[in-house]
Amino acid sequence: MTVATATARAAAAPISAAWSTATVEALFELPFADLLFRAQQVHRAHFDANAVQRSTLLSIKTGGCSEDCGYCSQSARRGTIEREKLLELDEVKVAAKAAKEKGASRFCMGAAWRGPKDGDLDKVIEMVRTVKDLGMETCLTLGLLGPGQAEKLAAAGLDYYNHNLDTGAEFYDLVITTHSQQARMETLIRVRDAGMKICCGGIVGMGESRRVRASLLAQLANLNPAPESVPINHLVAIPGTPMENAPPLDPFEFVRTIAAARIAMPTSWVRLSAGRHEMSDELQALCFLAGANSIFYGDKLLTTGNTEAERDEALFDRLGLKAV
Ligand code: SAM
Ligand code: DTB
Ligand code: SF4
Repeated sequence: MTVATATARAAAAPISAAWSTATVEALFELPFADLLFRAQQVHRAHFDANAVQRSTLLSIKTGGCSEDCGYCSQSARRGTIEREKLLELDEVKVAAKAAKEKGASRFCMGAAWRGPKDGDLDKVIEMVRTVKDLGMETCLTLGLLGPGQAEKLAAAGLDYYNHNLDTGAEFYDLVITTHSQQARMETLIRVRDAGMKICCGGIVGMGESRRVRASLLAQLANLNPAPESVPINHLVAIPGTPMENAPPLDPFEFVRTIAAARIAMPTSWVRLSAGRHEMSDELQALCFLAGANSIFYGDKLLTTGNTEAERDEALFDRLGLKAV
């Protein structure tokens, strides 16, 4: 598909939309107990409410990114993180094996690129094959994809491509200036057209309004079909990034965001993603009650820490949650 056709389709998508920003915002406005009750009804109609999927992340190419995403430590403009080379295949295999032994069902590999060069893509495809051979599901997040790249990944058997819309369209250009949200839409269409599953969500806690959060969720729900996997990240405020002093988000507003995502995207896996390390067990339990049924599992996200696996195991035991 040409970019022009992809753009036209992306532009057309919201017209047939079932969710408006106002409808999602109305969910946020519900009394907390009513919102959680609705979210639980939807969750239980489509999923085992006691089952949580676990994905482990590995940064296969860290730092030195050309983009200027305001929340990210990996932009070359920040000097927040050392630029590293693409990992070797053996290093990836060791990490994936360890993740499998710890109980992760999916292995997600992330690269600090605007998008992959074809030579790099070939190396990453070898990584996908190696991880698949271990019997794990695979996910990649490499940035914007060019013509033919999604097809190559699909042919290699990649299960999911992660590419977030990150925030509501009206807030996007305040956070990122080096690429547009429309360009990300085009990559999502390429991924979908190549037959892969989409992992697409965003970040909250960047100083955006409730309306912007509702707008992001409406955009995600209207991708038609909605993404199979929806990561809801809480901003990890990283020193040296423009967002290091972002105003704190009310934790109940974060739970509301999860609940609204669950209601708007009934059959999607909603992942309680970045920011868990800073959350209490009780707040995480509320997120599971609100319909989150997936987490990043393992001691590290990409450049920042994640909740220790042992603490997750203990929480799963206390809540009677089982891993899937
Ligand atoms: N470069 C690729 C891209 O931008 O799509 C892949 C890696 S990028 C780090 C993947 C996602 O991580 C971003 O889209 C964003 O949603 C999330 N992310 C990055 N930094 C974050 C932070 N400080 N807090 C929360 N989420 C973050
Ligand atoms: C996603 O939505 N969140 C993950 C994954 N997809 C790639 C990344 C979170 C990054 C958090 C900040 C860091 O560790 O650098
Ligand atoms: Fe680069 Fe991705 Fe970070 Fe943006 S979010 S600076 S594209 S690594």
